[in-house]
Amino acid sequence: MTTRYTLYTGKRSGSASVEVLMAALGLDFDLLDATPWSEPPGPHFNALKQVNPLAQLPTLVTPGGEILTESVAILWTLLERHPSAWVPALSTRERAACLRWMQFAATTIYTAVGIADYPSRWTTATDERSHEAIKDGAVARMKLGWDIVAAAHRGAGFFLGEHPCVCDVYFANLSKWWKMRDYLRERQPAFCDAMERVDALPEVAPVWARHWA
Ligand SMILES: N[C@@H](CCC(=O)N[C@@H](CS)C(=O)NCC(=O)O)C(=O)O
Repeated sequence: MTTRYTLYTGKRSGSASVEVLMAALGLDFDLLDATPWSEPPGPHFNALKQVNPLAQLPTLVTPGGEILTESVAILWTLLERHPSAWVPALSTRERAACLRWMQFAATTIYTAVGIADYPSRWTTATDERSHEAIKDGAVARMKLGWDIVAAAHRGAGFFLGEHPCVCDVYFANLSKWWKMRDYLRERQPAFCDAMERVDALPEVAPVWARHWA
């Protein structure tokens, strides 16, 4: 049995935060480019389709051969299996807040990103105007989502206090899309400052450079 994780990834995707965490936890892993949206798709896209019915990133294969999908479930499972200070201690209010807001970001914001990226999936209308209207609605929903997350932040150095944890990395990854950093800079400057602190962390900066340089 291999001791390595295998992550299906693609530049500028939600796999970036998984890469950060796996490296920060000192795990051995291989990265397979399975970018769904490039033309042609990444070389491992067909393999991704075999293991994830939606063929989405991130998708992780554990050393034991389990397939993990859903960004929050992947990050949380890694943290359970490899204890670290990247998640607050068991049974604390901070841990509950960490999971609550990551889950909120996944369902409200990440979902809206998927709708804005692929509006034709969410309607039977085929005209451009209908698709644009869906995209605009999804972007508005993203903004609402970020306003709600930022309101829960309370202005500390990082989301839950002065120590960065997994939710910071997750939010920093998701807020890169759809120009949400510009929105946050204007509307939620303290939260945006926290995101920039995350970008600059030694565990994060090299991964972001690979994805967004
Ligand atoms: N619910 C999933 C959403 C994953 C997702 O939408 N991933 C994007 C990349 S960031 C993707 O693979 N998009 C391609 C597609 O949906 O076809 C999660 O939280 O991991």
